[in-house]
Amino acid sequence: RHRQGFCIWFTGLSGAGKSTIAEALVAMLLERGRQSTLLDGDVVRTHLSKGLGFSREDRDTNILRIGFVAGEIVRHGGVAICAAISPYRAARNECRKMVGDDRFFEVFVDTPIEICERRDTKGMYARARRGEITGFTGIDDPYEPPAAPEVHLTTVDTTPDECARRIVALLEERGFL
Ligand code: GGZ
Repeated sequence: RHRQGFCIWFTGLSGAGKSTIAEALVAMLLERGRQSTLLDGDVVRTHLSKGLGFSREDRDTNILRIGFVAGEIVRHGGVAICAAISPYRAARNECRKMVGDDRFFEVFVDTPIEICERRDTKGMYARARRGEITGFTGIDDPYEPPAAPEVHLTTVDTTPDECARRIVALLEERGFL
């Protein structure tokens, strides 16, 4: 049976919950018999994007690499789940083109920076505030929110599982699952 490939593209600040929701989504898709490839920015940066930093140019390179791989996966009927900050709208739109607009689901993980900073699971915000890291997204580096994401998640009032369920519901509605 032929199944349509698709890409779930998470975008949002560091600590917004992208990886957690992505992992919940991977599990839910698996329960429906659908395997997926998770491309997490953090992980991609240890191999495919090893050596890249956080300048605009390096972030764009990182994002376009992830978009390219996602495009290949989707073209062959697979499921690509991408979870990188992807702060620049132009690069995200390039990825949308590489994957195909009709199979690209941009998910805005809209967690206010105050909350990301309060969680600060890796202590990165504290380091950025102390000036030990410069060019940190949301502190002294830009984040351009999506203008028209397919899914807009506010994580303050929604659990990661609920967030993932909303994405699954949209995929079912659109006939991808
Ligand atoms: C943002 C940074 C930075 C700077 C290191 N700005 O929460 P984390 O720690 O584990 O995830 C963040 C990760 C961001 O990598 P991405 O590939 O998702 O970014 S991008 O899409 O912009 O290419 C954070 C850590 O790397 N990190 N320095 N300056 N996040």
